[in-house]
Amino acid sequence: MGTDRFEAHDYYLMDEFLTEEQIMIRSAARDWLKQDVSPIIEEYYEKGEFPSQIVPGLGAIGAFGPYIPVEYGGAGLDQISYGLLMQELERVDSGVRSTASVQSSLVMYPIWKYGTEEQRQKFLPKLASGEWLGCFGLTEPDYGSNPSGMISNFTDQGDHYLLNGAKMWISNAPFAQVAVVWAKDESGRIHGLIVERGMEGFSTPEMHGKHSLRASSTGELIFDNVKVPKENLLPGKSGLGAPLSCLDSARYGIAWGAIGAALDCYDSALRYSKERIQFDKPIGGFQLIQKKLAEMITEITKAQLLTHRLGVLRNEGRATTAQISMAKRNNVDMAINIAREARQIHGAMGITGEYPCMRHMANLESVITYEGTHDIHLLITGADVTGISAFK
Ligand code: TGC
Ligand code: FAD
Repeated sequence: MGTDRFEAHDYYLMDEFLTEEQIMIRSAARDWLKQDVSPIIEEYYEKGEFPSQIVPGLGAIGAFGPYIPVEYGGAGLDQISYGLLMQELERVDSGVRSTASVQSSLVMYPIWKYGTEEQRQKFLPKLASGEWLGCFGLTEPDYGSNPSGMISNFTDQGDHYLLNGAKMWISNAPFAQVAVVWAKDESGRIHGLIVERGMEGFSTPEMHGKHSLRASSTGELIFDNVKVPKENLLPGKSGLGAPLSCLDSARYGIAWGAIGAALDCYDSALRYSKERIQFDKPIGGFQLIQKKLAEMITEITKAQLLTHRLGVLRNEGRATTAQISMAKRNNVDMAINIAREARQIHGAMGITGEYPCMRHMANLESVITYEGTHDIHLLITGADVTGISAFK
């Protein structure tokens, strides 16, 4: 990819809703991403590798634990700042946003919310700076959309727990120092355990062959009689509601992130449509191209409005799981459709790495699947409006 020429688009003057601090946080993130990440992202995507050299920079812009209190090393920001950061990260690549989402909402959040004071002090500052990376193990080979069926389990051995089982499709697993793992106790109740690299019987093989999210590392978590110290259990909450509450926070970040990917595709397509000449005029002068661009900015603007309102509700502690599902589902679908249309506007050039659309499009195939598939979120909305669960 050449120079990052991205310009933000704010058709409904949404920035007027932002505070100076929020704009500053976004600018700092955007500047750093343009300088340090955009120039290398395509190369790493092609290699199928996470660019680990960006980790300290992610820590420095506050992308690890944006809303975790400063006393634990977090940035102590509000939910809209968190959303803006996720938008900037995913504007460059979903895999980069994914790393920050997992670290913040799926590792730091449960330790902060459900951990002991000792666990918070031990893990959060190192995770906030990026000195340690974490991962979140919920999905299993036979239990994806229905995590309540999980097989991973632990038994009480008196002075420690013995953990067995396997997790699959785990972002950051291959290099994570810390894994927040969900497993059942002897009575079948789900709990969170902090499993640390180096514990005997714990391995994290990398999964290869992904055609999507290639700049993010994905692996398995294998627990073969792993002795987990008792002080590594998260005592604050048990049951499926514990991991699901972490997903609320991550899905909210994804709703913002998807707008970033959509904006990048729209921005690239708009510029290309003004520069590419066919039939003696810029292709942006043709009605069919204008239809695509007009529909893109309309859908982006609708998503921006939806998401900003959700951010206000999150700041007030009033956003529901179903509202978050609606935004995640709508925005990822919006972004994937825009990526496809934007790719078409670039013609054959659109399939190359010189432009970001194809990479975003492929990435979004993961985003539309993880953190609850498109259809699972539809059913969450369906259950919310009817009061009847389609899952039972
Ligand atoms: P259900 O009966 O609905 O709920 C079980 C219990 O949990 C409670 N609950 C919640 N509590 C807190 N926050 C929430 N958001 C909650 N949602 C539900 C609920 O009240 C109930 O409590 P109780 O006391 O009655 O037991 O559960 P279900 O088994 O019917 O499943 C519902 C379903 C399908 C919606 C849910 O399991 C689901 O969301 N499935 C999708 C799985 C998923 O999203 N996995 C994501 C794995 S992590 C990941 O993908 C990371 S990708 C990397 C990146 O983020 O970038
Ligand atoms: P399945 O649950 O097998 O679903 C297959 C299809 O059936 C889908 O279309 C689904 O919508 C549909 N379906 C299932 N149930 C129903 C139903 N009741 N009604 C209608 N349709 C239904 N997980 C983690 O725990 N941690 C991670 O860090 C993580 N990172 C990931 C990274 C990547 C790149 C990917 C691709 C996945 C990651 N996941 C992670 C796993 C992800 O959360 C699961 O893939 C997702 O929850 C779906 O599960 P599944 O793939 O097993 O699909």
